[in-house]
Amino acid sequence: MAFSLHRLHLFLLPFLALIPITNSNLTKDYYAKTCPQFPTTMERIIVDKQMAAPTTAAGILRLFFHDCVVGGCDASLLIASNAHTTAERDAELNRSLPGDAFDLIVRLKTALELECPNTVSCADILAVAARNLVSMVGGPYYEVVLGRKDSLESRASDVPGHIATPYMPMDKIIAVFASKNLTVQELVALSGAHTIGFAHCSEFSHRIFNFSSTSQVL
Ligand code: HEM
Ligand SMILES: *[C@@H]1O[C@H](CO)[C@@H](O)[C@H](O)[C@H]1NC(C)=O
Ligand SMILES: *[C@@H]1O[C@H](CO)[C@@H](O)[C@H](O)[C@H]1NC(C)=O
Ligand SMILES: *[C@@H]1O[C@H](CO)[C@@H](O)[C@H](O)[C@H]1NC(C)=O
Ligand SMILES: CC(=O)N[C@H]1CO[C@H](CO)[C@@H](O)[C@@H]1O
Repeated sequence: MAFSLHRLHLFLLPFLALIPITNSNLTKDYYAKTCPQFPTTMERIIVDKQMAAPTTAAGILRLFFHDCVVGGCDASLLIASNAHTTAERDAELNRSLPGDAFDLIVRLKTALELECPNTVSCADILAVAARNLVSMVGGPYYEVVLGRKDSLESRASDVPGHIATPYMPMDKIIAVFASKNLTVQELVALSGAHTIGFAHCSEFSHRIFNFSSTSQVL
């Protein structure tokens, strides 16, 4: 795992295109009056978590991406499944989404509910956490406008088709990104996110030359 992120600015710019700033009511100072401690509470808990679990940054970045490409950056990925509905986070595709990232969001939401009940959305928490962590591990710092609303629903069946898999041919991956109005250049830039983080052996071991099924995997 490499934490050198000097190319990160290449992929964050297209990523912001997923947020239609011009047509929305998002603002820089959305919580200035209702929750002035929002930035400091975020920073304190994020620093603690990243120090204790250094894989958190990559986990949050991936979580943010997977949330945004399925119905927008609305925290629908954080909703748990219930007896009636299997939620996005339990889609087969998403099984390997990192536990430390979910844990950080729970910690942030819990702290902010105590300080400013019913005020800060999970969608904003995820957007700001991704920005703070990217910056913390050596990437750029960029402005995040606020005021996202959380989704009230989340369905595993909404996930397929929105997220590229390692098994997809290139033209299919390009088509998935094109459906989000992201160009090939933006797809390449966004893939730079893999500068940090882990992949499980099961995702790629079968493609290693002369791979033997009796080798140790997982
Ligand atoms: C282009 C299509 C993409 C494919 C096929 C893809 C696929 C994958 C796969 C298979 C993993 C390993 C998951 C695991 O084994 O746990 C992974 C990890 C990751 N992906 Fe992607 N990804 C894509 C695009 C993106 C984008 C656009 C971002 C963010 C901007 C992103 C961020 C990450 C991060 C940060 C990790 C590491 C997560 C961790 O360490 O916990 N990926 N990706
Ligand atoms: C912005 O806020 C106004 C007033 O609350 C509302 O009518 C409008 O639909 C909002 N626009 C968007 C894009 O959410
Ligand atoms: C992509 O762009 C087209 C044309 O501007 C627009 O109608 C469509 O809603 C956009 N799709 C997404 C996912 O933003
Ligand atoms: C492939 O693996 C087999 C068994 O592990 C080994 O005997 C063989 O030499 C390998 N071939 C190459 C080209 O590495
Ligand atoms: C680790 C894991 O669960 N991978 C699965 C991700 O989704 C694809 C497509 O549904 C499966 O083929 C993988 O086995």
